[in-house]
Amino acid sequence: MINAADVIASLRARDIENTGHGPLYRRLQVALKAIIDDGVLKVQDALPSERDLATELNISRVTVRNAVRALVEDGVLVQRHGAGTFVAPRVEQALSRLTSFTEDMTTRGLQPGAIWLEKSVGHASPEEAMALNLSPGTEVSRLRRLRTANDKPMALEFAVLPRAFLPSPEDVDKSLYDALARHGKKPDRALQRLRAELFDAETAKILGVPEGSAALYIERRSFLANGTPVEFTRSYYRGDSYDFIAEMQVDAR
Ligand code: 16G
Repeated sequence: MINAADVIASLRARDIENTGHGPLYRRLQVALKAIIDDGVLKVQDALPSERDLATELNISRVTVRNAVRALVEDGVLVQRHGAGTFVAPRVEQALSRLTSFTEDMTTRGLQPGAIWLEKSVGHASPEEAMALNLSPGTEVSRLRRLRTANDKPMALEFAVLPRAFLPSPEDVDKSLYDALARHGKKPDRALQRLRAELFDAETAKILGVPEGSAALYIERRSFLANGTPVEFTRSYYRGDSYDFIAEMQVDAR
């Protein structure tokens, strides 16, 4: 259980009135985000009330409200009617199960969504041909989507598939894996490579996060049961929203 006094003390220590630039509510927003990143406020912790924050920090309630609203819009905080404001839960994804974004969000009670940024067909680039084990120039379908959960941006995904398995990006409505299943081409196995990156200006803008914030870059190559590559997807996930969980066992020997 978080002690409201610790939160107030951490915010006071950041001296938002004399530190940083821009409107005061923005500086409070940055300070609140920082104390969440530092672990003073953890997932599911409640924020002190708007009135307490305003009184203790000697700022107006409007300033507090605007900062909180901006963090709710960023998906950092959630407001529960009648209960208060809390640090938003992170999405946990097991690295051992092959699931789609739609399945991941639905099982967590979140509404999956996608904003289309590109639907096209073309010829495989050398990198795509290599990843999908195609001859250079083979026709591919390309889908670039901003993935959302309850309208909050979560990840930017760029999927490339042989046209032999996905003849047209128009075949995909909400879920790529559902479309592949309809063609009898649902992936059976996947290899995933993850690395830490920082968001560049353009990707940060699309995901609604500050430039230079933490990103998880993920490449997934998925395969049919017979081993044929079916998908090559490059994604940027918000580092502030995702935990990837891997279960490990000691060698049985
Ligand atoms: C996940 C996969 C992505 C796949 C998508 C299909 C990761 C890192 N990536 O986001 O490779 O294309 O699911 O989701 O997990 P959909 O069926 O909802 O379109």
